[in-house]
Amino acid sequence: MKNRRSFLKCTALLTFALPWACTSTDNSPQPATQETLNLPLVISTWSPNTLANAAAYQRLINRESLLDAVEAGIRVAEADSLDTSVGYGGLPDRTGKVVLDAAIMDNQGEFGSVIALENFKHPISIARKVLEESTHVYLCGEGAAEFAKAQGFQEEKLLTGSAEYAWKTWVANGAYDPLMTTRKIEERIKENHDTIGLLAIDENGDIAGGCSTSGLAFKARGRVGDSPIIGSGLFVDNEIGAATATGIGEEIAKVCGAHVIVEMMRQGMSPTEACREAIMRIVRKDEAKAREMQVCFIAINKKGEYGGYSMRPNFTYAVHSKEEGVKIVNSPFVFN
Ligand code: SD4
Repeated sequence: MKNRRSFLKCTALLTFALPWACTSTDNSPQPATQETLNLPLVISTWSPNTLANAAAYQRLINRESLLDAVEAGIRVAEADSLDTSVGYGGLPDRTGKVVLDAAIMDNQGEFGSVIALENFKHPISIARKVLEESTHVYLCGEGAAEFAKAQGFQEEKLLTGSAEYAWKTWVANGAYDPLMTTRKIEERIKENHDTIGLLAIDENGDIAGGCSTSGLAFKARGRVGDSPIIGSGLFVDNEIGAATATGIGEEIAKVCGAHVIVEMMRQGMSPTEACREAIMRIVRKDEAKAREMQVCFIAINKKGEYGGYSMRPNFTYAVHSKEEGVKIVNSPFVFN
C-alpha cells in the first residue's frame, strides 16, 4: 500500500488536474479523526464514479451549493452510455422502455424524487426541481414527465443500440425472473458499476445526497425499487449523516435501509458498522435468500467519516476528500 505521506502529497498535486491519476485502492477506510475533519468529502457507489465524485467535489471547492454538487456528480453517471444501470444507456424494462428513478435530499431534510420517468436523460435534475419547485416529494410516470417538460427539460431517446441488443437477446433467451436476477447483478458486478448513490459533505459539515438508476434490468413494467424512496435508497439527516444504496431494491426497501443506517449512526455506530447492521437485517430475515443477492450500502457521518458494507464481494465505492484525495475502497462483505 502506498505510503500515506507520499499519497497525500501526490493527491495535493493531482487532485484538481487529473482526479483519477492518483487513485489508490484500499480495503480499509481511513477516516479522518474528529480533530481533522476530512472535508469536503464526496463518496459514491462503484469505482467508475470517481469521475462523478470529481465533478461534485469541484462544485464544493468552488463554494457552490451542496445540491449543485450532488446534481453535477450524478449527471456524470447519467450521461455515461457505458453505465447500463443509470440514465442514458440504462438497460430497459421488459417491454424495452428505459424507465428511470432518481431522488435527492438536502441538509434541510427536503426531498425530491421522480419515479418511472421515461425519455429524460437527467432524472436527478428533475428530482431536484421537485424538491425546489413543487410542494411534493414524489412525482411519477406521466405526471413526472409533464412536470419535467413544464420545467423546460427536453425529451430524448435513451435506449442505446447496445442496450436494445441486450434487451432483444434477453427477450429471445430469458425467462422472466421477478426477483431478478442474481445473474444480472453478477454480470453488472463484473462490469463494476451499477446504480449511483452519491453523498456529499461540505466544509461547513452540511450534508446532501442523491441516487439515480434505471432499476433492475428488464424489470416488470411499473416496478419501482429503493432508489427514489425516502429512507430506502437514500436518507440524509444533517445532524447525523447520510446513507445510500445499490443492489436488489426490494430487499433494501423492506428494511428501510438508508434510514436504518442513519439511525444506527445516531446511536453511535460508525458508518461501516451501521451499513453492516442494515445488511444484517436483510440476512436475519432469510439467510439462504440473502446469500443469493447483492445489496450494498455506503454512509458518511457528520465528522467526515465514511464507510460501506455489502452482502457479497466485489462492491467498490469511490471517495474524494480533502485529506485523502481520490480513493477506491473495496467494501467489506458478509458472504463469499
Ligand atoms: C433498484 N437498487 O432499482 C436499484 C437498482 C440497482 O442493481 O441498484 N440495481 O432496485
